[in-house]
Amino acid sequence: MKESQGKTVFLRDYQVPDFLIDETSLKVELFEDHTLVSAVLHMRRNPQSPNPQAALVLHGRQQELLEVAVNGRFLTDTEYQLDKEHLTINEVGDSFVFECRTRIHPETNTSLEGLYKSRVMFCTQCEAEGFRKITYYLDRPDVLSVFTTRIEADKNLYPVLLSNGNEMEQGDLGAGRHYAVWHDPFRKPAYLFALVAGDLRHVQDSFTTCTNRQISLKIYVEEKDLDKCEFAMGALKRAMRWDEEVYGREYDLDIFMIVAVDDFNMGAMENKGLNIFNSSCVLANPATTTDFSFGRIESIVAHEYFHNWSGNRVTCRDWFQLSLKEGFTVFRDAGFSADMGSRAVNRIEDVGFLRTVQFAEDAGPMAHSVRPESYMEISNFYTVTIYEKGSEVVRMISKLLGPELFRKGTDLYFDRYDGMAVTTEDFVSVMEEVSGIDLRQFRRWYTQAGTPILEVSRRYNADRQEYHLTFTQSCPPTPRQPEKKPFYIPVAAGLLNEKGQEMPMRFAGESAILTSRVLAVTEPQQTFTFVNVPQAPVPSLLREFSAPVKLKNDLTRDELMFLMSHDTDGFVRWDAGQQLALQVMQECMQQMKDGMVFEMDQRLVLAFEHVMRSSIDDPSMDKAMVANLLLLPSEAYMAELAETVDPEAIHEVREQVRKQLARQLRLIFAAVYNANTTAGSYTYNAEEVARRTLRNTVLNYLMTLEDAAWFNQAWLQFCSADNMTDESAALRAFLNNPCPANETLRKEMTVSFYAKWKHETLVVEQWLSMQSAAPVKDNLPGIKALMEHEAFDMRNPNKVRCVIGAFCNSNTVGFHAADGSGYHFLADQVITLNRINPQIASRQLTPLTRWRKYDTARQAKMKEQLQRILAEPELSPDVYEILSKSMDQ
Ligand code: B3K
Ligand code: ZN
Repeated sequence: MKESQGKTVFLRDYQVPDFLIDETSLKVELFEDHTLVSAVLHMRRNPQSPNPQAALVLHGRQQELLEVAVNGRFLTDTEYQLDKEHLTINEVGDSFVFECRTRIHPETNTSLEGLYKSRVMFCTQCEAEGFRKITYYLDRPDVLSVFTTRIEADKNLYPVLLSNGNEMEQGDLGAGRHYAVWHDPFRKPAYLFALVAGDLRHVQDSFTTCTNRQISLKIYVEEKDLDKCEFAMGALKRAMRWDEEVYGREYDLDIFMIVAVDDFNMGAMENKGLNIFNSSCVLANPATTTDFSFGRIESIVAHEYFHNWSGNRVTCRDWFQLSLKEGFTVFRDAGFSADMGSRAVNRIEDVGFLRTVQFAEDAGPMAHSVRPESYMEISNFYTVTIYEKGSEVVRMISKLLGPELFRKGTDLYFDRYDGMAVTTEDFVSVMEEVSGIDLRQFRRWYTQAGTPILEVSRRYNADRQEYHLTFTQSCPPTPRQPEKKPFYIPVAAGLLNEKGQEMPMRFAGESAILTSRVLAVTEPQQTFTFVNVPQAPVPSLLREFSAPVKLKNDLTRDELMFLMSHDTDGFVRWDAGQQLALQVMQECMQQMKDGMVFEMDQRLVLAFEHVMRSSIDDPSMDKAMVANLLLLPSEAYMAELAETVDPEAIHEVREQVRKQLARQLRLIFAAVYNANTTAGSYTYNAEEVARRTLRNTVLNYLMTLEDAAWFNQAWLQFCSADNMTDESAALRAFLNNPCPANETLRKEMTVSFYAKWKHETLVVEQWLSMQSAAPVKDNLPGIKALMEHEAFDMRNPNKVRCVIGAFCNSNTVGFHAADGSGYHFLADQVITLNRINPQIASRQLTPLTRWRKYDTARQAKMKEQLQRILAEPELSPDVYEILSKSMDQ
């Protein structure tokens, strides 16, 4: 282990910066084989610093220092010290001008962090600590500065030069070069800095704010993508309006720009006034983009825009506070998406993701709290816990306060902390201050990791007409947190009578009649007693998934079916169906293990039939909801719930149940397919998306019948679709249900899809991902072949995610092949990626870190591969942190 690999940063060591940077002027001279960066920093000692004599220590990595000066005087080698991470100057005054000139190499920067080249353009990614690869700086979020940026570049190759804020000046430099100067009047931390240079085109629009200011909106893309900007522009305008209406937040600069780049480590980045997007998260048109991607693009465009207030105007004091901006902004974008489409369905989809991916993280070696205590590499902490669980925590606060007080709270938060770098504690305190609600116990959601388990038991006393609900909460140990204190768990609840009507929920001595209420579970064990209850009710619990917990109840299958058809809460209806399917599949799994005949509880068939029949009888029913009700719990979710995962048994039982449902309900599945086929041309709106989702969901069942008529129908859909949603769903129906009878057609379609779309990068990515994610055994050779395909590129994160990520995360039965070949494959890829792009390497590693969940034979094989990676000579801190944490837990 190298010394730098093991360094841990602790929250408890936080200290205010010793210096501040009032103004930052950069000159960036871009050339093909190097870039020169000149920085002029107006600095002074921080009056808050406890060390008035402190030396100046600037962050900096992978730069060649050419010159350094203080107050205009060049320093000699003895007047400063340089190491791999810092530039230190011992003697500086109270206020001074620091200058330096460095040489960097964006053209060979494959980490895609700092300044780098994405094919033909230069761009930046600075969050969290990428700015220190551009120049020497106080690269920490609590140092805010006003930036002026001058970019110089070849005029032909890079006609467009962009940075944050407003363009002040541009002109020719002679010798084929030109320049532009940008000035951002808002103080910001370096992680929000951005620069782009390229041969770009743009589409333009404008937005009139609530105070009648005209904002110019521009989306920059390569020429070939000009036809894919309209949707994101619309989404941006909807987000701007929504933030004014719902949060009272107006945009502040006169211009807002988005740039699409192909090589990007994540989805997008909220740089002030100049958001940079992974092209897959912004470019869209019906021919190339699926409904799913449209929805994702809308929410990411909104998410990055919302950061302008929750993140940029009010930023994080340190990276332990990351969820302050990310959890809150995910909560904001979820609210936006709910308002744009179906609230219940959005919630169901978000919860499905949380329960599968975040719960698994919370149960694994990287489990951490929403506000972590320590990290080795901050890039590893852009996690589902920080984002999604963080959003759940804000959501619980918003529910506890109610809409008016919550809005009062956010207004005060934005107002009081505008231009400042603050903590999650500041956020919670503001909420307490406006509401008078005591959130002391609630704060444990920020400090304790792990998913609480909430067991509920019920007792009806007919004589006394009383109903008791007893909750018992516990939380499993997580790394460095063996014991947990009880959480404050809000349980939204209702009680249904035999007719499915809501019953009053009255505590002793109460006169008000409430038919639904939020029970505050705060003790390890707690009983709620309702009085005047004339009959034993069916409890409807955790409505809207009111808290991120694992609820364990003892509902019978009949009660689950009852809730599925009667509850008023969409989430509970859906979840009851999920629980029913899980119970049935678990029973079948046991039958298979015991070598018994496979006999499926017919109540699942009845439930499916009922849902489909209702959707045909009542065309006004929300079809997106119907489609979700027809989805069996995923293999990944079933794995998350299992004590010890048997990937083959899970896959096998789920496939059998799917086939059985299709066989028994083939006529009604077909009727739903046909009822949702239209001759009309493609439109993207909630209703049409729902119709296509439902139709493609049932097509996937029908394909299991191995019936030539349905192969033909799917092929017809593939050929005649006027949109990517239906075209790709038809291909996916073949890829996910391979059988000898459809092999020829399946192969033909796969080849012709590529031939048709090979010039559309984003479609090719979907093509790669559909093949890699298909849940089929023994297809590792196919995955390896895809990596040899002309479309694959190990340096492009999207390609890596679409092939390696899709296979290892979505094809669980393939990845967990008993011979360990999937593990060996992933280790090989991580070793290669570690040298190219550490952030992507460490992300891909995740499935191997979950070895504790598997049988001993698989555990040994997984650990062997982790060891093999660990033995690599030059491990990045990113990969090292994940490895070391997953090995010693
Ligand atoms: N804030 C960025 C994520 C940065 C990740 C850095 N490794 C995008 C977002 O959450 O909006
Ligand atoms: Zn974000």
